[in-house]
Amino acid sequence: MSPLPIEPATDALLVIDVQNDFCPGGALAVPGGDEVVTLINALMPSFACVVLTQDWHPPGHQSFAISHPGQVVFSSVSMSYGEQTLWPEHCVQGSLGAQFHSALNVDAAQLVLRKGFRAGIDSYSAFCENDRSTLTGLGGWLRERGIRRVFLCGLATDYCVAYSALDARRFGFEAVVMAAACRAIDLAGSLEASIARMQAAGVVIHHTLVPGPG
Ligand code: VGL
Ligand code: ZN
Repeated sequence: MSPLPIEPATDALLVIDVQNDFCPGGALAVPGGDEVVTLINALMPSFACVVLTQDWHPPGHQSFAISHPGQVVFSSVSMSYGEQTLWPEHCVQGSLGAQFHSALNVDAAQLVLRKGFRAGIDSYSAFCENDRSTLTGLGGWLRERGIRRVFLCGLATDYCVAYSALDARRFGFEAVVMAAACRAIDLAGSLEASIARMQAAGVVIHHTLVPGPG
Protein backbone atom coordinates (compact mmCIF):
# COMPACT_ATOMS: atom_id res chain seq x y z
CA MET A 1 0.00 0.00 0.00
CA SER A 2 1.38 3.41 -0.93
CA PRO A 3 2.09 6.06 1.69
CA LEU A 4 -0.56 8.70 2.23
CA PRO A 5 0.20 12.27 1.24
CA ILE A 6 -0.31 14.61 4.21
CA GLU A 7 -1.82 18.06 3.79
CA PRO A 8 -0.28 20.06 6.65
CA ALA A 9 -2.94 22.79 6.62
CA THR A 10 -5.95 20.50 6.78
CA ASP A 11 -4.76 17.23 8.37
CA ALA A 12 -4.44 16.53 12.10
CA LEU A 13 -2.97 13.61 14.01
CA LEU A 14 -5.15 12.42 16.91
CA VAL A 15 -3.15 10.37 19.39
CA ILE A 16 -5.60 8.48 21.56
CA ASP A 17 -4.91 7.57 25.21
CA VAL A 18 -1.24 6.51 25.09
CA GLN A 19 -1.19 6.29 28.88
CA ASN A 20 0.55 4.01 31.36
CA ASP A 21 -2.64 2.21 32.39
CA PHE A 22 -3.17 1.01 28.80
CA CYS A 23 0.41 -0.26 28.49
CA PRO A 24 1.81 -3.55 29.84
CA GLY A 25 1.90 -3.37 33.64
CA GLY A 26 -1.01 -0.89 33.69
CA ALA A 27 -4.48 -1.36 35.17
CA LEU A 28 -6.18 -1.92 31.81
CA ALA A 29 -3.19 -3.11 29.82
CA VAL A 30 -3.68 -3.45 26.08
CA PRO A 31 -1.46 -6.21 24.64
CA GLY A 32 1.52 -4.53 22.97
CA GLY A 33 0.21 -1.09 23.96
CA ASP A 34 3.70 0.30 24.49
CA GLU A 35 4.76 -0.78 20.99
CA VAL A 36 2.88 2.13 19.45
CA VAL A 37 4.95 4.82 21.15
CA THR A 38 7.95 4.79 18.80
CA LEU A 39 5.68 4.58 15.77
CA ILE A 40 3.57 7.52 16.93
CA ASN A 41 6.63 9.64 17.73
CA ALA A 42 7.78 8.96 14.16
CA LEU A 43 4.40 10.04 12.74
CA MET A 44 4.26 13.33 14.62
CA PRO A 45 6.74 15.38 12.52
CA SER A 46 4.60 14.79 9.40
CA PHE A 47 1.76 16.79 10.96
CA ALA A 48 1.42 20.48 11.72
CA CYS A 49 -1.46 19.76 14.10
CA VAL A 50 -1.12 17.06 16.77
CA VAL A 51 -3.75 16.42 19.45
CA LEU A 52 -3.31 14.04 22.39
CA THR A 53 -6.26 12.65 24.32
CA GLN A 54 -5.97 11.59 27.94
CA ASP A 55 -8.51 9.34 29.66
CA TRP A 56 -9.05 11.20 32.95
CA HIS A 57 -11.47 9.65 35.41
CA PRO A 58 -12.33 10.83 38.92
CA PRO A 59 -12.07 8.18 41.70
CA GLY A 60 -15.30 6.14 41.79
CA HIS A 61 -16.07 6.77 38.12
CA GLN A 62 -19.19 4.93 36.96
CA SER A 63 -17.25 3.02 34.29
CA PHE A 64 -15.33 1.20 37.02
CA ALA A 65 -16.63 -2.23 38.07
CA ILE A 66 -15.82 -1.35 41.72
CA SER A 67 -18.43 1.41 41.53
CA HIS A 68 -21.13 -1.25 40.96
CA PRO A 69 -21.23 -3.69 43.90
CA GLY A 70 -21.65 -7.28 42.71
CA GLN A 71 -20.52 -6.52 39.16
CA VAL A 72 -17.34 -7.93 37.70
CA VAL A 73 -14.80 -6.37 35.39
CA PHE A 74 -15.69 -6.61 31.66
CA SER A 75 -19.39 -7.20 32.36
CA SER A 76 -21.80 -4.50 31.33
CA VAL A 77 -24.55 -2.56 33.04
CA SER A 78 -27.35 -0.42 31.81
CA MET A 79 -26.75 3.27 32.49
CA SER A 80 -29.14 6.16 31.84
CA TYR A 81 -27.50 6.56 28.41
CA GLY A 82 -27.35 2.86 27.47
CA GLU A 83 -25.06 -0.14 27.95
CA GLN A 84 -21.72 0.55 29.61
CA THR A 85 -18.86 -1.94 29.83
CA LEU A 86 -17.34 -2.05 33.31
CA TRP A 87 -13.59 -1.64 33.45
CA PRO A 88 -10.92 -2.10 36.06
CA GLU A 89 -10.19 1.16 37.87
CA HIS A 90 -7.90 3.01 35.42
CA CYS A 91 -6.60 6.45 34.47
CA VAL A 92 -7.60 8.03 37.76
CA GLN A 93 -6.93 11.76 37.66
CA GLY A 94 -3.44 12.59 38.90
CA SER A 95 -2.30 8.95 39.14
CA LEU A 96 0.82 7.51 37.53
CA GLY A 97 -1.43 5.26 35.43
CA ALA A 98 -3.13 8.30 33.93
CA GLN A 99 0.16 9.83 32.81
CA PHE A 100 1.24 9.53 29.21
CA HIS A 101 3.79 6.81 28.46
CA SER A 102 7.09 8.40 29.46
CA ALA A 103 8.59 8.00 25.97
CA LEU A 104 5.66 9.63 24.13
CA ASN A 105 6.65 12.95 22.56
CA VAL A 106 4.09 15.01 24.45
CA ASP A 107 5.87 18.24 23.45
CA ALA A 108 4.68 17.79 19.86
CA ALA A 109 1.05 18.34 20.85
CA GLN A 110 -0.84 21.59 20.34
CA LEU A 111 -3.78 20.34 22.38
CA VAL A 112 -4.11 17.82 25.20
CA LEU A 113 -7.76 16.91 25.51
CA ARG A 114 -8.93 15.20 28.70
CA LYS A 115 -12.06 13.09 28.61
CA GLY A 116 -14.12 10.90 30.91
CA PHE A 117 -13.88 13.40 33.78
CA ARG A 118 -17.62 13.44 34.54
CA ALA A 119 -18.26 10.85 37.27
CA GLY A 120 -21.45 9.54 35.71
CA ILE A 121 -20.60 9.44 31.99
CA ASP A 122 -17.82 7.55 30.23
CA SER A 123 -16.22 9.04 27.13
CA TYR A 124 -14.55 6.69 24.69
CA SER A 125 -14.69 9.22 21.87
CA ALA A 126 -12.56 12.34 21.74
CA PHE A 127 -15.54 14.23 20.27
CA CYS A 128 -18.56 13.20 22.30
CA GLU A 129 -19.20 11.36 25.56
CA ASN A 130 -20.93 7.98 25.77
CA ASP A 131 -24.35 9.62 26.24
CA ARG A 132 -23.87 10.65 22.58
CA SER A 133 -24.86 14.23 23.39
CA THR A 134 -22.25 15.82 25.70
CA LEU A 135 -19.63 17.32 23.40
CA THR A 136 -15.93 17.67 24.26
CA GLY A 137 -15.48 20.65 21.92
CA LEU A 138 -12.87 18.91 19.77
CA GLY A 139 -15.02 19.06 16.63
CA GLY A 140 -15.27 22.84 16.89
CA TRP A 141 -11.59 23.23 17.74
CA LEU A 142 -10.53 21.24 14.68
CA ARG A 143 -12.98 22.98 12.39
CA GLU A 144 -11.90 26.45 13.53
CA ARG A 145 -8.33 25.42 12.83
CA GLY A 146 -9.29 24.49 9.24
CA ILE A 147 -8.80 20.75 9.76
CA ARG A 148 -10.74 18.51 7.39
CA ARG A 149 -9.12 15.11 7.91
CA VAL A 150 -7.93 13.32 11.04
CA PHE A 151 -5.42 10.50 11.26
CA LEU A 152 -5.94 8.38 14.36
CA CYS A 153 -3.52 6.22 16.30
CA GLY A 154 -3.14 4.97 19.88
CA LEU A 155 -5.12 2.86 22.32
CA ALA A 156 -7.36 1.04 22.11
CA THR A 157 -8.28 0.34 18.47
CA ASP A 158 -11.68 -1.15 19.30
CA TYR A 159 -12.76 1.38 21.94
CA CYS A 160 -11.43 4.90 22.10
CA VAL A 161 -9.79 4.92 18.66
CA ALA A 162 -12.87 3.42 16.96
CA TYR A 163 -15.38 5.66 18.76
CA SER A 164 -13.26 8.71 17.93
CA ALA A 165 -12.97 7.70 14.26
CA LEU A 166 -16.73 7.07 14.00
CA ASP A 167 -17.49 10.43 15.60
CA ALA A 168 -14.97 12.15 13.33
CA ARG A 169 -17.10 10.94 10.41
CA ARG A 170 -20.32 11.97 12.19
CA PHE A 171 -18.87 15.46 12.70
CA GLY A 172 -17.98 15.74 9.01
CA PHE A 173 -14.26 14.96 8.98
CA GLU A 174 -12.44 12.44 6.86
CA ALA A 175 -10.88 9.80 9.10
CA VAL A 176 -7.92 7.49 8.62
CA VAL A 177 -6.95 4.93 11.27
CA MET A 178 -3.23 4.16 11.26
CA ALA A 179 -3.71 0.50 12.18
CA ALA A 180 -0.02 -0.28 12.75
CA ALA A 181 0.14 2.45 15.38
CA CYS A 182 -2.89 1.13 17.32
CA ARG A 183 -3.44 -1.87 19.60
CA ALA A 184 -6.75 -3.45 20.65
CA ILE A 185 -8.35 -4.73 23.85
CA ASP A 186 -10.42 -7.22 21.77
CA LEU A 187 -13.23 -8.22 24.14
CA ALA A 188 -15.54 -10.84 22.59
CA GLY A 189 -14.77 -9.98 18.98
CA SER A 190 -14.81 -6.23 19.56
CA LEU A 191 -11.85 -5.59 17.26
CA GLU A 192 -13.42 -7.17 14.18
CA ALA A 193 -16.78 -5.56 14.94
CA SER A 194 -15.22 -2.13 15.34
CA ILE A 195 -13.34 -2.41 12.04
CA ALA A 196 -16.54 -3.36 10.24
CA ARG A 197 -18.38 -0.40 11.79
CA MET A 198 -15.57 1.99 10.92
CA GLN A 199 -15.39 0.80 7.31
CA ALA A 200 -19.17 1.07 6.95
CA ALA A 201 -18.93 4.68 8.17
CA GLY A 202 -16.26 5.56 5.62
CA VAL A 203 -13.24 5.42 7.92
CA VAL A 204 -10.12 4.43 5.98
CA ILE A 205 -8.08 1.71 7.72
CA HIS A 206 -4.51 2.33 6.65
CA HIS A 207 -1.82 -0.31 7.20
CA THR A 208 1.31 1.45 5.98
CA LEU A 209 3.25 2.69 8.95
CA VAL A 210 4.32 6.18 8.16
CA PRO A 211 2.48 8.57 5.85
CA GLY A 212 4.90 9.95 3.32
CA PRO A 213 5.21 13.20 1.40
CA GLY A 214 3.18 11.76 -1.46
C1 VGL B 1 -10.48 3.03 26.86
C2 VGL B 1 -11.81 1.55 27.97
C3 VGL B 1 -11.99 2.45 29.00
C4 VGL B 1 -9.63 3.32 25.66
C5 VGL B 1 -10.66 3.96 27.86
O1 VGL B 1 -8.77 4.24 25.72
O2 VGL B 1 -9.81 2.64 24.62
N1 VGL B 1 -11.06 1.84 26.91
N2 VGL B 1 -11.41 3.65 28.93
ZN1 ZN C 1 -11.55 4.97 30.62
